[in-house]
Amino acid sequence: MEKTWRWFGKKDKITLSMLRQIGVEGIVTALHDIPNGEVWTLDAILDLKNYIEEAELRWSVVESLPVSEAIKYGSSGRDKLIDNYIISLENLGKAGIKTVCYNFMPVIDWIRTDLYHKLPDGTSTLFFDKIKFAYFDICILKRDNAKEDYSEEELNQVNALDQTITQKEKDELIDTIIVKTQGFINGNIKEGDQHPVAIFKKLLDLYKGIDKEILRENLCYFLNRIMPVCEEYGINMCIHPDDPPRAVLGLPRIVTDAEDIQWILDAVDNPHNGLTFCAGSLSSGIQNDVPTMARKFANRIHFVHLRSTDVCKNGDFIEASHLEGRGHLIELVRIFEKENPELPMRVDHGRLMLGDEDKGYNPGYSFHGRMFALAQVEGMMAAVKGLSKV
Ligand code: DNO
Repeated sequence: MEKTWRWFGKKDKITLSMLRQIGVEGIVTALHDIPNGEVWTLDAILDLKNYIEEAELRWSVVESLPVSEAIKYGSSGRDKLIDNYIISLENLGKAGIKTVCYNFMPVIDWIRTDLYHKLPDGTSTLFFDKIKFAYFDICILKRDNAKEDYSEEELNQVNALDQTITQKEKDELIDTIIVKTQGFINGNIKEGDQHPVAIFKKLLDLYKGIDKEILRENLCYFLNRIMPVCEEYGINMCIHPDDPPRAVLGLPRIVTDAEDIQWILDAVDNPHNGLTFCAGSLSSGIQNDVPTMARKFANRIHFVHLRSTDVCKNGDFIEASHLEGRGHLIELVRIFEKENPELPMRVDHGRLMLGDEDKGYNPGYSFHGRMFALAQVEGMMAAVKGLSKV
């Protein structure tokens, strides 16, 4: 597989020369300064591409060309936004960048409740605490009928948390769930936005009446419109699974398991309609057997995220070591090296370690933690390739 790295552009504290030194071959990035919905011009794309190439690297994957909410909930304004999306794809195609990752998660992208969960060895990692999330839903958002989505035992735990949680902890929870994890990926809410909860509730309202069927239809509408430009330029679109892979906050989610993925691939049966195989997101769904899914969808997978999770009985989950957990990365490396050795792969969500803590990196995107994970994955790749030669 091609060893790639998610890099956040010229302002990223992790420089391209650092990445050259640790054996990275390809860059995964986006035009992060362009607001969601606006066109990526050919000039802006080429400027970043040249910058990457001057460092003797290549721009392998776009992550992400974001899909605007109006396309997801399907308002009358969507056609203009899809027109813009098509122009951006055309410009990427002209620049020779042909793998584009995106997601179709309404309102909120990936979800965590704790960005600094301490591990016994002194490093820290990301964590999803189901009760804290339910607390956010019921007591902070005060979403209508939210309680119906939780068991009696969970509601009792939410009440208990309500007795002890401080204002500072509440503010941190809001910041973690809807600001810090979202802003840096061209999400809906940015650091510094006033009243993030109010903005968030307005966004949720846009999805009243949008169920799984409608969201699926809207995805098909979008895909059918962009497939011609993808065919013309040979662009592979790869949808990112939902993280976590389940419905949240009353919102439908449509990329959660093998059935969902099969549905999407069949609904628009075109090789350019493919998948980002995010082992981390998929492994956090207890319904998913990750290596089986990798084998099943291998010929439509255009990009791979390697990380792993452990899921607790109560629905909490934690990022596992890249060597362990439900992602079974060693088996995935075996599968992908056999099926498609050219496939771009990036490690995902490193721990905070060895001085990463005070650098202000985007959550999950530490330097040492990801470098450590990349070394582990490189070891897997070398072992798998070496074994196949014996
Ligand atoms: C989080 C990421 C996601 C991913 C997008 C792709 O760490 O995996 O934000 O980039 O969902 O569109």
